[in-house]
Amino acid sequence: MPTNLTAEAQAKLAKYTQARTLEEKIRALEEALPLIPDHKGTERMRAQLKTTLAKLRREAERRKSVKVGRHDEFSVRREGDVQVSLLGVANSGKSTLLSSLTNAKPAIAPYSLTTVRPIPGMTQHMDVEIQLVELPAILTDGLEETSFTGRSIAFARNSDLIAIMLDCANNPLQQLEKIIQLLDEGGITLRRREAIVVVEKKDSGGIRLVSFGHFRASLQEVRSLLESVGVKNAVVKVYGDAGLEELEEQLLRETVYKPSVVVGGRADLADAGELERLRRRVEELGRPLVLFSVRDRASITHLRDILYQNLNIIRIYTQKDGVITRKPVVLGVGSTVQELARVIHKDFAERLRYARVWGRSVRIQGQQVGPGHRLEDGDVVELFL
Ligand SMILES: Nc1nc2c(ncn2[C@@H]2O[C@H](COP(=O)(O)OP(=O)(O)OP(=O)(O)O)[C@@H](O)[C@H]2O)c(=O)[nH]1
Ligand SMILES: [Mg+2]
Repeated sequence: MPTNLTAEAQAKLAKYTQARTLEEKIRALEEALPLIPDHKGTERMRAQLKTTLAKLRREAERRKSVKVGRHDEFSVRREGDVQVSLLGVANSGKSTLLSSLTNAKPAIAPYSLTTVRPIPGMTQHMDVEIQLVELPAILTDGLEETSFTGRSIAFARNSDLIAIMLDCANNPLQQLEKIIQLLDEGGITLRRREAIVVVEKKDSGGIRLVSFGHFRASLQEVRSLLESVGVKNAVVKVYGDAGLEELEEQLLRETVYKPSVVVGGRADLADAGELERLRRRVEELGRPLVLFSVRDRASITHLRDILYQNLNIIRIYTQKDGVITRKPVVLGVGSTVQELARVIHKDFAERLRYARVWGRSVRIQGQQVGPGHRLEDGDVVELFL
């Protein structure tokens, strides 16, 4: 924590980290901010708290506007194994893409804001059911926000992958910059950090530190930072090379990392020079760029492949009494036998003794493994309770 915060400021920050509701969080931050002195040492912290406050206020506004209607026009029932949000610029061909890739039949028209509520469609790839949801545009062709911006971004924040759709016919690079900014304000970062710090708050057990990488601080420093914002029990997990700064950011900014793919829509109308600049920028972000045109059939299958690859999932086929299920269980890359058991049934995870595995994660086919064994795509697993 930056230099010598007063006890009063610390107490307010503690109130913020412990707050459960949006209103409580906003109130605690509004009270904390004026108590934090404005100088070099607190600059970063103040900036983070201000961003968080702005984000929370917007979310509160959004909830108010949703409550006005009788039911939430923005809700979509989650179906299938994974959900991809199609988020982007008006008139960029989102509905055209949705209808090329899925069973949905959205209205398509040569003007902006044809789609005014989320439209889901289903597509299957490699045995995985993917729900693709077109969200109302977050940017007009004049780069203005729309009345849907906040709600569409909030929706995307809860999906598994965001496909950011740009209109290649109309300054795609500028659109992308503006969208990155809007997403950031909406609590979404597209850049995967080398270092990730996760704070899991607990009810008891004090502060524990689990490092999967290199952590540039002592347990004592972590304890005093967490205690100064009122967190007494937590497991802090560190991945990669991180320090107190990253921990502080994780505590104070409510930002999530979302995997994303940038889609250059209406690519047949693109200017070559402009595309090249776009390509360089997307590369900098470390995300893939896919050019999409409804006139180019190959671009449709290519897009499906890229979306699938960037979901970072593995398919696990379970076996019972010698019979392998046809539909896989879909898990995140790196998942263990224990996590598989939990997805199948809550009790299974606790009762699991061992498993037999066939596939790429084992050297001997049919090998017996423990709950902590990491699975690979395509593995066949039989659980023994
Ligand atoms: N040249 C070209 N035109 C396209 C392509 N895809 C869509 N269009 C046209 O672009 C216009 C907008 O397409 P939509 O699919 O409705 O775009 P949208 O992004 O869903 O638009 P909103 O829902 O209004 O935000 C329509 O006139 C489409 O026919 C494409 O790949 N190439
Ligand atoms: Mg549309």
